[in-house]
Amino acid sequence: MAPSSPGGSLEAALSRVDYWAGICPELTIRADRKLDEDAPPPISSRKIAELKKCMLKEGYFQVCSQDFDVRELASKLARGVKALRGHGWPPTFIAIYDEAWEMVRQLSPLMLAVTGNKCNMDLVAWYVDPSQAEAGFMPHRDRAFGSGSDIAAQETAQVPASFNANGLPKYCTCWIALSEAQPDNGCLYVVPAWADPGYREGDALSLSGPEAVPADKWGLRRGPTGAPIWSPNCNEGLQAVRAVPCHRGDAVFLSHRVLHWGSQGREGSPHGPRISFSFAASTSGFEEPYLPEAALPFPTIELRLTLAAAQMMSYGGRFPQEEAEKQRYLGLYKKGRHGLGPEFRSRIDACAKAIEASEAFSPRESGETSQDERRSKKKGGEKTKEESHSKHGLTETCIKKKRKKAR
Ligand SMILES: O=C(O)CCC(=O)C(=O)O
Ligand SMILES: [Fe+2]
Repeated sequence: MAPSSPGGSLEAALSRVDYWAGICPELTIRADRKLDEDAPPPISSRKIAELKKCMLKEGYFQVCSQDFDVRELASKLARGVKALRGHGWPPTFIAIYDEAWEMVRQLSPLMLAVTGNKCNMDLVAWYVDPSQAEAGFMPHRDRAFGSGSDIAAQETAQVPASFNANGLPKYCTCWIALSEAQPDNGCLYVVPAWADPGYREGDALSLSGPEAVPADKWGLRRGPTGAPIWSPNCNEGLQAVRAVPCHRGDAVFLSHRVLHWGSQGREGSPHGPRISFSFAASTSGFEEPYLPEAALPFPTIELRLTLAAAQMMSYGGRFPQEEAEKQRYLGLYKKGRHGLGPEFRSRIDACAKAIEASEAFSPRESGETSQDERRSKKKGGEKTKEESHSKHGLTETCIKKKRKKAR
């Protein structure tokens, strides 16, 4: 179902709070919210030490309602995701509402205390329906390094540097179950760090020194971003794979190097669709935030809208989109792009160019680039950036290009 606005132009409605408030009346949009509302619960130093140990050994850790009770917030967000879907909007547009940012605000102190990373505003949400044979994201690392022919050298240099001297990762993702997320209806799976030959050293190391990794246990394959990843090659390797089932409100904190995926559940699962929400956090200097840091904890509605549209462009390869949808996000992005952080903006600008350069692009709908402008750009042979640095890799257009190149 495509979004529509009863009795008016959708274009005009999109930037109005009442359009979004009408979709999810239960959720709020108040960018003027202040930080004084209930502070996130304190975390004991014993708990922090325990979770740090877990992150160092396993590459992830999990917290549940006994540690952190965000169940009510999770339920509200799940209902919001469903309402958005009913109006033709993808789950990531949940970032329009205060409650998404409140979730970030609740969990950020734990992220900071354990990993030292701050929310970088890479927000994403999912609605994965096992009865439609849907699955979550394919096996990947949130950060793989390098591309092209010198991938081994790039990985060798960059992967160890993406960890702090104390071994903790400079980039992490916090993934929150907004519904039940069980093996039966789809949940996260991980290969724990201790079992994973590429976790700390880099996957492409094998290209220069294969003896270190027993090839009968682990196979080096190309992951969804085109970068190589180790995957289990035998029973022993497979036995290390771990399901991470979650009840509503549980949160999983993943290192950027832990291999993970969202599984496909069983058709007919009584748990229904798996709904979840994530935000990423990084060390300044490793990766800059997507919005200016001052925008936190509750960014303006314009920034939220631009971010949601930009995220859909960034994750286009992971969330397949109709042409009209791509153009809708492009139009929204162009209106608000000036408010984004410069690194993120230049990455999404490259995605925008790729969309505009595609055959199916119709400037009338996105309303910004003229036919002539497009023709002259194509003639000039302007190149689009091949690789995005979004945590799940390439945009759809970029993937197509990459495959073509690989053949
Ligand atoms: O929910 C999923 O399917 C994948 C989640 C994920 O890869 C992430 O949050 O980094
Ligand atoms: Fe991921």
